[in-house]
Amino acid sequence: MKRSTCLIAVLTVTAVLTFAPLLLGDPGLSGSNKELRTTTSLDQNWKFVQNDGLTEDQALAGEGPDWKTVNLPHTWNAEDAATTKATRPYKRGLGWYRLEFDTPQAGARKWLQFDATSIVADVWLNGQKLGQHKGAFTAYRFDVTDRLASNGKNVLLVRADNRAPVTKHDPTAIIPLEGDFNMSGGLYRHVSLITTADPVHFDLNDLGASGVYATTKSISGSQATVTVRAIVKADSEQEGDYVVSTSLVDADGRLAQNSKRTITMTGGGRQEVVQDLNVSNVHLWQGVEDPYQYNLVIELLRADNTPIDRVEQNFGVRQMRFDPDRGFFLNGKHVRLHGVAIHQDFQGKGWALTHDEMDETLGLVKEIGANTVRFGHYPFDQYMLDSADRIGLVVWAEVPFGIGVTVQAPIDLGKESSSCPQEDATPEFRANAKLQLQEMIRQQYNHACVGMWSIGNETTFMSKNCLLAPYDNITPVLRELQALAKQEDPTRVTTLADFTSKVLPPLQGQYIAVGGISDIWAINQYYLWYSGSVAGLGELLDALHARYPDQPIGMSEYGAGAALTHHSDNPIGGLAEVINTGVPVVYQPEEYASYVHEQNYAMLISKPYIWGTYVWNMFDFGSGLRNEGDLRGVNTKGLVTFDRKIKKDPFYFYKANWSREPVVYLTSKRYTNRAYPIADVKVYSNADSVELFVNGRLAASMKKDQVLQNTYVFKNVKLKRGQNRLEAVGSFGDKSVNDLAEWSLDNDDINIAAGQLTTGFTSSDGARFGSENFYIGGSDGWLVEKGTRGVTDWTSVSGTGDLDLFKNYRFGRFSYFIPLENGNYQIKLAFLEPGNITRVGYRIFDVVANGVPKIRNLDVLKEAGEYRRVITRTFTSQVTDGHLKIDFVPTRGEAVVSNLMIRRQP
Ligand code: GCB
Repeated sequence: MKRSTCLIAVLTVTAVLTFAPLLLGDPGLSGSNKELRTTTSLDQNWKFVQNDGLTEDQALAGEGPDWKTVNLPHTWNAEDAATTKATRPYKRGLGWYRLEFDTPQAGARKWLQFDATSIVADVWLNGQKLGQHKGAFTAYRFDVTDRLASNGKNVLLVRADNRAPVTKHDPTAIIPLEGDFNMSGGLYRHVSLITTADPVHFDLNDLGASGVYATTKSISGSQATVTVRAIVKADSEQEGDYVVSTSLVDADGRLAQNSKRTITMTGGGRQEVVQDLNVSNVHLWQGVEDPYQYNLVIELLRADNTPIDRVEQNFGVRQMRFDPDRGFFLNGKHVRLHGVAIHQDFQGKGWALTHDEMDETLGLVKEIGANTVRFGHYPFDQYMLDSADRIGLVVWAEVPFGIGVTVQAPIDLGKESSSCPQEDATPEFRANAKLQLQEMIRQQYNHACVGMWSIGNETTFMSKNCLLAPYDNITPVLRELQALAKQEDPTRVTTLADFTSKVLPPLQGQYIAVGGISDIWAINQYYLWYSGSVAGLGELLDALHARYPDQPIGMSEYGAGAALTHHSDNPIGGLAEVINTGVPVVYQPEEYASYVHEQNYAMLISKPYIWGTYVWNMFDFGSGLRNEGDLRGVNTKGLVTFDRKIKKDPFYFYKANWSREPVVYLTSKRYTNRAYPIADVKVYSNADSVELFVNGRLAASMKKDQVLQNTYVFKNVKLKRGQNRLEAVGSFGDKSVNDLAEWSLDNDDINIAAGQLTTGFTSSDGARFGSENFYIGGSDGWLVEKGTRGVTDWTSVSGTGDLDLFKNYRFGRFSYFIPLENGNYQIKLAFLEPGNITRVGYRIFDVVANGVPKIRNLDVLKEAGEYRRVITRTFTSQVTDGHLKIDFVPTRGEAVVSNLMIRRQP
């Protein structure tokens, strides 16, 4: 749907150019250029104050200090809720907006239109209360024809309230109750005054929608039928005959089809008119391949053919279908939906975005090559939907019924209870969820891009606290929403995002899936991030697919945080840091995020029944709950930074796989000061072949068919001391595209922090350590005590000033295999005994370097005298065939090492 402000421009400009020739012979359109509806922007010159203590009277009088002039879109949380430097709290309270405006002269009926107010809006015009709207994301209107001031001078007052509900039992609680995102407060979209030319018009009193609903009824060969339902409202006492004239005009301005219907309107009446337009040689909306749109023009005329109202919008003719085994079909053509999810916030802006910022946002979604986008977790601005129509993105639209939806027992992990509160959502809460769903569907109905209505996110209920009697207060609400969505729009599927993890035997666990409720569904799961190996994802998907064989399943979220300043030499080394802690809040190497994406995506595309996948998230976004990576108050799972300026490495993984643009991208650009003189160099590219040059010399080359998922890994590339210039050159037929990285190396020492995911720790004597690397076998260990997860968990380590270097270790039977130039090397190993279970004599091992035993029968606990006390051992070894192999060979229990320092001897 076009924003109504654009409508005027289209009518005045396009109408002259495209409709005038159609007048001849009256093929359908009235041909009138007359402005029938006007939309006057009320965005400028509001007086605003954020003040929780102000009364309505004081606000009306503009009393109190600190009122300032603002223009819309506006939020008072632009800084505190959209920063990268602070966690909660951000200001949740009351914002007062006051506007003086003149009544426009022309027009018969007048409506105030609010595109959204966060979260609850109370609105007064000239001292009289117009009403209240609950819900931060949908538009609402008031008919103010009879409320405008007789002298033409009006005062509009809005109280926006973004306070959080006090408790989940609060009867006024509205969705969403909470979530991993910030709720900017204010008039963060647009406000306007809509005027119709005549008292009889298309209904503006239909939950903020246009009063006109169009859908593709059928497509057969080159023929399509588009059904248009228009609601006509007579705000006058007179009875009369009217004509509803509905036309589809193609992109060249030619009339594709028109239908006219005469109706008799009684005074004050409201009538629905349904018309079918049969279109020959139809040009379909084929997603990103061909997002063709017609112009849909619905005119209301008097019996004498005088046009009195007109609604006009872009319209794509298309049909969508989902198959449980084969996935998604657009106009009968199978399309694998691959995309990203986005939030509506922007660094330093919160939710108050300009169209330029929205363009920048979707421009990046287009650039990455996505063909679908999840607008999570709530309804987005119409401008975003217009843009998605234009780009051809299939949109997952979502009602903000999400995490914390229930009035369920508090989730208290670790505590189990046999008495589980059995509470249902209050009637007010359910009513609000239903209202917001209805508003979303009606307001977004005409968008070809909308593929599915999501009725919830992570509404899964837990049995963990209630092992004896888990109480399901979710399913009934979801069933109500499901029924309502189908009633509002039988033509589209519903979906929901479930976070079921271990759901079925043999995966039995604590979360109960809400499968089988919506038409299609999808799961949110973060394998390799919040949970274990990616094989579990495959098992879970297969199990759910088998359990709900008729319900097409997709992946609504997966992803990983990435900090631009955190790096890893080998993202597979140090996995324990992630898995043991569950939430890798502290270290978020960019290289590890790439690994998570590569692994998850490979698993997802191996399942042909998956209808679509969404990366969580395209952009870092504001979440006061978060304190992770190198940012504060930000969920760092974005493929692009919060300010849209920096594309992280995994962005290019997807771009190389999805985009048709030539992509050659050298990863780890930001890891410039390298820890090791040998590195694996990774390039994402969709080229036919890629060559890697290091300091001007060809180091290696590979062809497309030698790599998986357009991911080129050049192993063991040698760097020199000082600056290194890396260049990847991708060949695309007779063209080539290149990319560069500059890496520096201080010295040739190899200092390995065993078991650590993140590179770059420097010891107190100045040695720089790389992350876990060059190992074969064994496992990563992590010192975590008392169940906490912070960086101070290993403070009980003694015998060293370098605690960072001892939080991880490697254990088991393992080796290090390090490519080195021939020569003599000094090797210093540091150990501690990490466990409390081990006793003296339980862990005994040898260390062998290039086949020569160097340490025999080491019992770390015995030598150290206590747990977690550091001991070191130093020896030398000779390299004669280009590598050093150090074996850790247990004779009792498991070998262990905390770090290794290898230095060439003069
Ligand atoms: C989820 C939620 C989303 C969070 C995300 C995360 O499953 O649906 O709102 O932001 O996980 O990053 O943990």
